[in-house]
Formats: sequence, C-alpha cells, structure tokens
Amino acid sequence: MNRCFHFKRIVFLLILHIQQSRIKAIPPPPPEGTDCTEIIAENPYATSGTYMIQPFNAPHPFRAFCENRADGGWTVIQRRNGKGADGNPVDFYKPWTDYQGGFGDVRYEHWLGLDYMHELTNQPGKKCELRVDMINCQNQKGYALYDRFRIASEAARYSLHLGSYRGNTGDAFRGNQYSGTQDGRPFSTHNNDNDDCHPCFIGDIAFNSCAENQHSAGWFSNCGLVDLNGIWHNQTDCEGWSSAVYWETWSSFHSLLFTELKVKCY
Ligand SMILES: [Ca+2]
Repeated sequence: MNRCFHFKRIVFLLILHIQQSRIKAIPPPPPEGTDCTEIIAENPYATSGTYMIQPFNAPHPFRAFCENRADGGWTVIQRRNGKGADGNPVDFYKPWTDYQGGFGDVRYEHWLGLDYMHELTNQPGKKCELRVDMINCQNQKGYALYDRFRIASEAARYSLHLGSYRGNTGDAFRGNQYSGTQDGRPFSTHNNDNDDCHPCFIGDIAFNSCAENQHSAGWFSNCGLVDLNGIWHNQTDCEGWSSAVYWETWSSFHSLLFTELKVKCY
C-alpha cells in the first residue's frame, strides 16, 4: 500500500512539474505599439485600459494603462486614488529599486517605474508632453501641462526635464525662490538621497532627506512644491499632514484625493 502511495505521489509531482514548465514557457504578450499615443492614433475607438507597449530602443515590452482622450492617447505613469488592486491604498514609501522597476497594478494605484519612464520619453524622433490631472479635497478638478517632458537615464539619476507650463493649478514643479525648482533635479528615495537639503530646515528642525522627512520620493530640490508620492489621505481626513499628496501652488494644506501623471509622445 505504501509503495502504491509512493508511486501515485511521483506521478502527481511529475504532472505538476509538466504543468509548471508549460506555465513558465508562455512568452509575454507581444507589444501592441511603441506607446499609448501610437496605439490610440492607429485605432481612435480603442477603449481606455491596459495595453502592452514597447518604446523604440526598449529591451522588453511592458504593460501600461492607456487613456483615450479627445486630444489623443496618453500613457499613464502614476496614479494616486487610494485604491490598489486589493481595494486599499498602495504604500508609496518605497526604496530606490521599487521606484526604478515600478509597483502597484497599472489598472489601479501605481507607479510605472523610472526605467520605463526613461524609455518612453527618450524615443528617437519623438517629443513627449506631460499632463498632471488632480482632484483636490473639495472635489475640484485641476490640471498642469508641460509641453516637453523627459526623464534622464539611471546614470543621471533619472533627472526631470520640463518644457513650458500651462494649466489652472500653477507651475509647482518650478516652485518659488524658497522651494527651488524640481526641473533638472535627480530623483530621490529614502535610501538614495539626491536632493538639495544638506540640511534643510523647517523652523529650527534640520533634516537632510526630503524623501525621509515627507515619507515620499520624488525629484526634490529643497524640497520643492510637488510631492505626489507622499501618504494618501481620504476626504474626511485630508487636512494638515506633513506627508500627503501635494501640488502646493494649488493645494498646500489639503492632500489631493486623486492624481494622474500621463505622457503623450509624438
Ligand atoms: Ca540631502
């Protein structure tokens, strides 16, 4: 009886092994375009949703959320709304490698990844525009547009490069004389500090890292007026947090309920 059981177990493990090798052997789906702008341009009636994209010169295709707007197709690179794939807010206080490779589900709250943002915004012969959509704690909608947007390579620590601004929320990326501009700044996380604080002060409190101080990550100067990767807060509890989702030329005291960063490349 023991031998029979042993034999059945071997057969079971063999079947499991064959099934697992079949699962492993399935290749990733092929790319449907170089980016969402191209996919929507070729099929103007395509629905907003997830697509496989592979920018020119990118080594692998990857999944992204494409938004089909009246003004074209946009590749979403960040979304905050307090709803991850499991219905709970996604933790954005993450280390450098997580920001490089991305986290969250592109259908929900997520960060696409600095490597993908670099590939997307450095395609030969294409220029990219950045759009930031926001909803504040009073349910008002705001937006900011930058006519050129580029994320530099890992060697340049993914620095942010922006063209001219238009919109109804103010040019928070360029900040003011006290905050410094985030345009041209390298990216910082709590374990990779490239900001302009050595140290910075709030009152008489000194700190060296904006990412650590604000439980966030971003293209910090000292520290700047944009902090879209801080802790998300709901509408009943959005006021007065030091770590929150801020676009400070529009909403500096109330955390934003929604943000979406997206790019159109053409
Ligand atoms: Ca620093």
